[in-house]
Amino acid sequence: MSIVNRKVLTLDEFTIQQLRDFPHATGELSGLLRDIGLAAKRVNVEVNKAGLVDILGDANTVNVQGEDVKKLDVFANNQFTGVLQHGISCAGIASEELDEFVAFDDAVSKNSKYVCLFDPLDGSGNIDVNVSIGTIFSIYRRVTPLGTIATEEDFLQPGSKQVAAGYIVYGSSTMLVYATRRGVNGFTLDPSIGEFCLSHPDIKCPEWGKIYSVNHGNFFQYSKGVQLYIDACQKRTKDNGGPYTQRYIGSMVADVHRNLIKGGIFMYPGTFDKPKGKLRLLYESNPFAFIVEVAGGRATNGKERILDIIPTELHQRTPLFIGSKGMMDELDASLAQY
Ligand code: AHM
Ligand code: MG
Repeated sequence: MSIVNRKVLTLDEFTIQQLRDFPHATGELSGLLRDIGLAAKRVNVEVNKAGLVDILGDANTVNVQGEDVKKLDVFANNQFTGVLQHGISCAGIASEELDEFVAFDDAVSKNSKYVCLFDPLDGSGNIDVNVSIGTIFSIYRRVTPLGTIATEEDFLQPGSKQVAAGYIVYGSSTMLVYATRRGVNGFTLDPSIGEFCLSHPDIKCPEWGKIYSVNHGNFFQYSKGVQLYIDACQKRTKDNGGPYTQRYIGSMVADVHRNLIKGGIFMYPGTFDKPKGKLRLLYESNPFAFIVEVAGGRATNGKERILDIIPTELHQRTPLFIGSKGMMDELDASLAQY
């Protein structure tokens, strides 16, 4: 017989406990996180059996970014959209997989104060080879009045306005990590009870790490400043805090999660061909920038703080440099030389 450790808080217990400190809170944010947790558990089940059923492979469609969409992407997108639409806390969603945002047009949703943006299944190119993938989400308080239908203005807010952000990594274990201004907390899915349980309370990003993560294949496409920094990483010796290790899974959720816990820097710079890089501001860079900043790290596009960028379109891309504060400061020094 398994013994349930009552000292371990579930995601629901934790968010409700946090509410107790705010007597005027309505519980909508907790509701939203519960809905996201539920969708994550459903996606997790499908991810885990992906090798067993005919769910692998292309869905024979191309998403708005012009990339192949895998069947699991579609499934994940439907799950997150569905729980948020049927919940009582969300006025609308925007998803990396959808051309347009979706404003929920029913009385309860129109009276909800949050909107949610997400990348339902990031790193989906890794599905077929059994490598960790993830979901990334970002929550804003809407700017349009309660009782009306959400508009694009609610979704095009700078990242600094996020109320909460988080991610789920479907890895060797499944974890949900989320941040509010009060801190970053990580929950590991306990499959025996089907609940996310607090396993990583109050995550802090170490000020220094030894890991740098970048797609080396693009090295000669990067600017001189980025190349200089990568060179410097490679030349670190034990006399100056090194040697550094290069780690790049190609699944942002797993790469940034590892660096957040262990200390490190993750870079997806612009290239000569694609000066804005690959990652999307609203679905990938903003939520991670929020989480990493709350944990004590930094995130920029090489020039300005990610969270200060005013978005102009839902699917806009941005170069991203994110991680331990000390390493980010060093990167800035290299970039400043050019
Ligand atoms: P996706 O949203 O289409 O899955 O792409 C994003 C992913 C990130 O998880 C990862 O960091 C990046 O693409 C890897 O790209 P590359 O193969 O160009 O290095
Ligand atoms: Mg993605």
